[in-house]
Amino acid sequence: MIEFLAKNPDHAPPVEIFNGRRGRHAEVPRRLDVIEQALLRLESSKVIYPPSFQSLPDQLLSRIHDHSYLNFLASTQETETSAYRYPSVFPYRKSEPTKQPNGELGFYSIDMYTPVNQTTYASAKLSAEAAYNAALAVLNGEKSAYAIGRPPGHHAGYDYMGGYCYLNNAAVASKTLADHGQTRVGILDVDYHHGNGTEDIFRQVLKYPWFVNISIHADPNRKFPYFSGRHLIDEGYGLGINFPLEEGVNDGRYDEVLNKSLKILSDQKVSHLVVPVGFDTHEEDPLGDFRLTTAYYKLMAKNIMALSIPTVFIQEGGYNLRTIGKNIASFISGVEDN
Ligand code: SP5
Ligand code: ZN
Repeated sequence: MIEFLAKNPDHAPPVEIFNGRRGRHAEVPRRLDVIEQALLRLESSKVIYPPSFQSLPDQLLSRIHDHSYLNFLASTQETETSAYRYPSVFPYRKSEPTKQPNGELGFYSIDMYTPVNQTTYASAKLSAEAAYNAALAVLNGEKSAYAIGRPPGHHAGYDYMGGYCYLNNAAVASKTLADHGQTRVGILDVDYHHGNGTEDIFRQVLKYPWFVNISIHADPNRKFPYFSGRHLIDEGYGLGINFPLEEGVNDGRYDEVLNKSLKILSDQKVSHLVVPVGFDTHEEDPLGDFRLTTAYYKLMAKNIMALSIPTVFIQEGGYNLRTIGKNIASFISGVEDN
């Protein structure tokens, strides 16, 4: 498998703020060091690094995200310092935008887990570039490709950042496929959390009539992002299908829901698939409460590949530094095993 690795070691928020407490930030640079070590031990891996990436077309992001949001993110390269700044206020309903720095930061944020400094925008763009390159690889005939970048992307919406995400990498990959004439793109989000940002972008801008977006995740009545992921989205174009799941989901239970999802994708005659992957579904993940085993990721990947649809994998979450290496190795062995 071909992997596009965007490690972005400069992007390193020290803390996240939850319920008024500061805790160590879960989305740390070491995640990708550990993953890189695991990839380099795999015979079948072909790891590609940023100097060899094709650069992100200028207009691509502005066809996914709001212009004002992108302008704000770009401006942080000049306005911010090396210190991370966190929002303290958030817009209320019918709020007006503002350029006042505290107001502007909060206006484009949904939480206090996703701070910015002067390097954030460049890191987010490089991570998006990995997704763009993985989509190109599949368009060029690879059966699958894996964008392994950080920061992650699936919580970043049309005009907001959140959940450690700034730019939506899965949307970048699917838009790239669509721009190259692939008209039946499906997304299957298997991160532990609801892919709210991806859903938002498909509702607000992409609106492909042929589009299917499925997310399997912890019930938002229990976990982040709280405000979405419970219902079927059917507004006349595309379909957003959500599977909110209970605490303690094990391999067998997950597999049942995965197979239901795969059946939908095949019934919808999806031609190309984008799969945001999170290992925060693992039994030892510090954020999640599912109980998937390392061995199951192999089966998960095999089941997905059994559809025989060209597939772009995108790294999202997974926060246990002792287990993400073997989890991604297990997953990739399942992709290769067909
Ligand atoms: C990409 C991704 O997986 N983003 C997840 C963002 C969810 N962040 C939730 C953080 C909750 C605060 N952690 C409290 C730790 C208690 N053990
Ligand atoms: Zn997650």
